[in-house]
Amino acid sequence: MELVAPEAGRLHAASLAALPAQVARPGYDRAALKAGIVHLGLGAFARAHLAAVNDAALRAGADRGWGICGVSLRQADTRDALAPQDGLYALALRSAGEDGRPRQHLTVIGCLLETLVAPEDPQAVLARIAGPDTRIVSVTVTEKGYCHDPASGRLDLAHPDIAHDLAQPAAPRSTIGFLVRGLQRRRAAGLGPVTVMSLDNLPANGRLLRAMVLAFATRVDAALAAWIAAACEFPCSMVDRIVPRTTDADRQEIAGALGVRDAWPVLAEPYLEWVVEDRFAAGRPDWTAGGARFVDDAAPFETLKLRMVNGAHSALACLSVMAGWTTVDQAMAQPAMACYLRDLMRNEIEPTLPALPGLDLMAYRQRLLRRFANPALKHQTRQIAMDGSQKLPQRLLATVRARLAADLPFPGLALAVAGWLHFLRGVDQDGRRYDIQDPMADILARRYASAERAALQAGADSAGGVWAGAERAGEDTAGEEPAAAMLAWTGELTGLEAVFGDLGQNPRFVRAVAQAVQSLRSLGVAGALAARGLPRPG
Ligand code: CS2
Repeated sequence: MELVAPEAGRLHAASLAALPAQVARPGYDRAALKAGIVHLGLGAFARAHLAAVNDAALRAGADRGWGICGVSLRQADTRDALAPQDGLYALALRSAGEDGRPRQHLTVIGCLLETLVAPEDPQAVLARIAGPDTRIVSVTVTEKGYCHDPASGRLDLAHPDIAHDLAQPAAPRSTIGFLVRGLQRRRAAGLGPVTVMSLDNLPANGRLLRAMVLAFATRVDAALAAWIAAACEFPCSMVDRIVPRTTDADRQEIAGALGVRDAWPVLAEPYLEWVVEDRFAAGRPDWTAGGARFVDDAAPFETLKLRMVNGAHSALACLSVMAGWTTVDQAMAQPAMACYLRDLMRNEIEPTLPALPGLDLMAYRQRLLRRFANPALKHQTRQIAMDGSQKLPQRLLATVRARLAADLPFPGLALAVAGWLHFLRGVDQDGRRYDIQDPMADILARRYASAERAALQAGADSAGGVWAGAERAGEDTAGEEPAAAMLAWTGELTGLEAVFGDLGQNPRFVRAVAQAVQSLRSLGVAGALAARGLPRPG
């Protein structure tokens, strides 16, 4: 980090010694660190997960070559907040004590040495990836950052950033462009290979990243692609920690506890899991000191986490936004929601999971429900509901496919999928509008409009009257056959292949989702949750 004169009252290397005794701080010599890790996507998640684990490894005596150079791919705000702080920031782990009162443990993280802002200086990012100290390039860019088609998993060559990066070698914009051009420079400079490590919530994240990098590299230079394929490693990993967005109220509260201002602290739950495949091209720190686990195959851990944690999270989030429940703990305080999630996991998700020797699934589920109920996190349901087009395939639809293949029912999953479709309306049950933040937002809006038209048409054609009549407010239609309008509406939306693949052609799937949509539209979220499992009328 470029040396900046300490600002009075601001977190900085010079203010570390005066922090209250209960605040943990880097006990190692920061000046001796070198950035062996270049991290792309320096959001709150990376700062509360990878950096926290890496910091713990450094405290435990890891080699001084394992500092981090962080890269923000879009905005300058993280750099602007952290550069005047010498790269230091606080991590606040929040939970509720036995008495239900919020508790917080603060650690100042010291391993972030430099923050680059890619659009300001793409050359600096490429130079870092191609730097002699760099041994790992890690990535947290969220699902949409892979520029792939979520249903097929193929690189989207029509993506504007990918098209740009193929045409403009010197100044990439996308993660994939930076990786390939950076690796190209490394190879040209005669430097050794690195590990490229995905830490995003995607199945086989390392394999997916490798496939995207190779698909791009093949278009640049076949020999480069062959070198990457043979020499670089792309381990898969499962990452788990709930990291809500930092608010101004959090900043104020944390400043009070630190005694100095931190422009961008991060918050998280105390729980952390990181299971990573032990395949590294140029060494790695011993992250076990910070709670990581090294394995041969991360796949069963990923499936467990994506289906249970993220599947349940997305189910809760979309339904809650519609119901006006703004935070996850508020939603969990609704008994019908807590029961729904428990049943969803126990009855529908858990039977699809691969065996994991030694895992107590019941304990995992119960702990997860407690994690969601953590009242100290205030995790916004809208934050989780965003980017549904990128999240649904691995979080919910893979589980639906497993249920369909085993000829098993999936009413809870159907309600979760219906929840997302219902959420795409952009207006909650009380008439509050919200934006649909999603890379496919335009396509989704068009589909939504045509689904409404299809429903009106089908409603008018059938004996049941018009579409509006199919939404019989307050009437329990949950157990009934879905009306023609509901089927038409659901069929139009689930016909979106980039998200649903061939599921939209499966009548069992469309019917189950249409039935859940019917329940949501007629009873509202709370009513639909409460009506679950009631004996079918008649
Ligand atoms: C969440 C995840 O925002 C979301 O979509 O489901 O970020 C979730 O909090 C983490 O994956 C938990 O490990």
